Amino acid sequence: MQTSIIKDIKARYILDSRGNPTVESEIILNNGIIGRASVPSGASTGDKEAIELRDQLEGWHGKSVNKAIDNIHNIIKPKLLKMSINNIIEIDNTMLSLDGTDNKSHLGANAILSVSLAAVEAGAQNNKQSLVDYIGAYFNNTHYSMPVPMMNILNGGSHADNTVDFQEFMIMPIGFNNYNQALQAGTEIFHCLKKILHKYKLSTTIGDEGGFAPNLKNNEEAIELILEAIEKAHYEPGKDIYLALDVAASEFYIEKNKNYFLESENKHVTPLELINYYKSLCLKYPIISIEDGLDQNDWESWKILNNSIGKDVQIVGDDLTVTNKKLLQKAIQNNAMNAILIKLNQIGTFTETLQTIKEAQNNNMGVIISHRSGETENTIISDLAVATNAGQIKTGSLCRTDRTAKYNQLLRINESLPDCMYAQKNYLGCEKK
Ligand code: 2PG
Ligand code: MG
Repeated sequence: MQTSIIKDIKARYILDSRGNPTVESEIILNNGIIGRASVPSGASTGDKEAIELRDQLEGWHGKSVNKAIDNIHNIIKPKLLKMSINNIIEIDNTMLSLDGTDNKSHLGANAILSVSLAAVEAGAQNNKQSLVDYIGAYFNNTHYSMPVPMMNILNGGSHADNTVDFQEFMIMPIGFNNYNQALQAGTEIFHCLKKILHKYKLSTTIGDEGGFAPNLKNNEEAIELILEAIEKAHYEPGKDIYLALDVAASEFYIEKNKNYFLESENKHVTPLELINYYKSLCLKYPIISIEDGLDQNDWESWKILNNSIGKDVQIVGDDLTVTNKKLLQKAIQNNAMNAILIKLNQIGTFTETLQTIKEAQNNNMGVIISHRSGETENTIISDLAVATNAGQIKTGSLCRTDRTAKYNQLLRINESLPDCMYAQKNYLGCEKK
């Protein structure tokens, strides 16, 4: 068989779900196959994430990505032309050496990742494989599972214009036998939550990830409303459905005072007080997962949190570890968390993302494949979650096409893999499941 080689690369801007430009790339092979991929963008970004190149000019409110696109056409493309599509690792390594920085600030993680993922798409088509099988082969894995979704049905923090401090209040439909039932339950609860918000004359406008964003008295009120919605939909909290929080605490950490400001409660709290607050919430409510409960540089407090409730609750690093294998290793050495959030654009290549997932799994960590708050119609995270047997996926609420596209792709995957088990509790990072 003739080797398929890269004949052309095209990049352009498209709009993301927040209406900002982002990069889309196409890799065209000599046999006519086209692999296309676009990249997402975060709002509450970790300070050690790979750099997303934005032009910072007057147009597009500084957010245009022309430099990243030029880098693809003028720097990346000439080096990748004529390369075989059969080795994504080599393609990624070539871009890494062209970039030459630790944080991809030269070419831009948005430029590099869009080409990396377009190569994955082209490679799968070229091999006549599904994306799941193609990624699974790179990951050396044939044991797939359907991931439990973390469904973000109530938004706060920097994803919404409301008074709620915590960024994401999520439901996890764990107690079901298959993905389709879990998706149905989550969606029914989402619709019930809307009715309940109406009943209390609270706003049903939505935040960046499609969850409702009402003004509330405090964070606990958000949890109470969600519990009411679960019951209204005839599901049982703590059996069928668990709760997960993404606090995104770096967003309200006051560095000079070494404390946290809970605006909705007009209260400054020390790290220990915040940890005790989480403990009391976990005692009172069926919370199974807390992401970024503390600031991304507050390592000492992370250790305390993980030591105190990590047996029962998944303690998830997002801004803390930014999908970076070295930071993950630091977290493992420090016993600072028991699960990692994985976002492709935090690290910027497909290959490095797989390496971080592998490292986490080798160390018995929970793995959650995640979207960004600014998304596109690209659905590769769904394939990635199944192919790597991650067991968990975080992809927003149950409305808006940028979010539902990922759930819908999982429906298709589930249909094509009828024997694929639903992950349930088996892949959580906490010990006591
Ligand atoms: C997060 C993400 C996704 P953002 O904090 O986990 O929900 O938000 O993409 O804004 O960083
Ligand atoms: Mg997060």
